Amino acid sequence: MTRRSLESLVSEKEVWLSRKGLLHEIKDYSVTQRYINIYTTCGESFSVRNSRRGRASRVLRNNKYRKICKHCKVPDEKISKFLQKASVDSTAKVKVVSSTKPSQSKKAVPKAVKAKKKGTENSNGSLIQSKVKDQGSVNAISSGQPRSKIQPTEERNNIPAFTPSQKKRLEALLMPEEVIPDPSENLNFQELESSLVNRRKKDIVKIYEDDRENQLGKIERIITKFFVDRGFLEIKSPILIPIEYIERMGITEDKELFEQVFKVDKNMCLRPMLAPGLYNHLRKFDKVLPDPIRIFEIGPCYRKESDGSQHLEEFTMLNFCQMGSMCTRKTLENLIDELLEFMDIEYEIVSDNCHVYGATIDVLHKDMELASAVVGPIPKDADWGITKPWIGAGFGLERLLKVMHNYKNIRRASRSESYYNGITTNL
Ligand code: ATP
Ligand code: 9VF
Ligand code: MG
Repeated sequence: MTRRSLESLVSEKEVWLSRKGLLHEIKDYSVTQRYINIYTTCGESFSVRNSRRGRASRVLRNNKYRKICKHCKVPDEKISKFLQKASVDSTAKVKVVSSTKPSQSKKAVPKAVKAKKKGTENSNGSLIQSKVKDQGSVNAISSGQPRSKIQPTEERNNIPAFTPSQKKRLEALLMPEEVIPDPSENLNFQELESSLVNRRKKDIVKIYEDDRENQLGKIERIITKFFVDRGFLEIKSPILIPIEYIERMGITEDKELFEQVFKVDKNMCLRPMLAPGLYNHLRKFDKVLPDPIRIFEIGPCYRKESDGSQHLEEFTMLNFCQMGSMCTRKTLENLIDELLEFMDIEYEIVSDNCHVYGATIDVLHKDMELASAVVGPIPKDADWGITKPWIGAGFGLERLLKVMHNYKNIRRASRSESYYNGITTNL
């Protein structure tokens, strides 16, 4: 099933659901290439990414709200329209979709919203690449800003506007803390580019002189230690797996995820998830290890993706799980909390639904899903020879890095030849 764009949902529903579950009426909206600017009747205005997978489109596809905004006075017909399930096709008008199989679209209605405040200083400084210290050579480039901000070409009146390819080049060279200077500074492209190239060369030399660690490798080692210290056994299972495992996970040919699997030949594929390998280990070690069994794996997963800044086709998953006693939602949430506290990452928890596991607990940072977690057992366990209760969660390591380093695009955090520790290598 194709997920609908946020734009088509906004145009159909004409209402907006805030993070707190407040239903607003949309008075007006305008669409740019990647964002939708929304104006509510109560006078709020904001921009959201026009994505099919973000929180906004998920909650608009759903039909639940907590309260209606007093100031918007949403008309009854708009509330009823919102309460109907969103139609699947972006061109179709409102229709109620009933289905006997579990919905493949996400249902994310914030239930227990648990926001953790991030401190101003990152207590886990060793994980974070050092901020730009060398300010001397290019005083026009200021750092210390929350994120890079390039002034729109139209606003630059003193200097020739940058061409799209120049902007792209500068964006690649800039680190998240840096901004392109005020146009009045009158720096031309060549000056800016060569100063930034020098900075980035220095950054890479500094890593070479200091710890020489790759950020993806390092975060894997840190998380590995975190789980080993808490009694979890480290697993490394095959990346090349039988397609039959995918089907046994309930991902049959009619499911969206099945289409996302990289098949290698008639029988084999690159794993899109770690669960099959972990299921097999849980079953085998149930005869060996004392109760409860705690295991985890960190390693590459592959999915064909089309969505840009939060999805990679080659990414690194962490999946930890426990089987046997103490497999409660509380144990699971405590582990998630401890891990994200340790990484100093702010998060909230929302309830969601997926066809593999049914009810899931999703861990979000702003609009981005960091993890999906489940309290088992589930009916599918029988196909894997599992009979005991379990809990587990799957996290994307590049998404954690994206948050920790404030990258605009997840690509900076990925296995890559274009970036090293988030720094462009095209120097
Ligand atoms: P999304 O809805 O964001 O595509 P998902 O629900 O399909 O994610 P899960 O199957 O729950 O993803 O996988 C667990 C975690 O793995 C996700 O929460 C995310 O952090 C990470 N992840 C999944 N797909 C990708 C991807 N293509 N690129 C990077 N990380 C990913
Ligand atoms: C949680 C997300 C089935 C007992 C081996 C552990 C889990 C969700 C993980 C992952 C997936 N599930 N991307 O299962 O921990 O499998 O979809 Si188990
Ligand atoms: Mg998920």
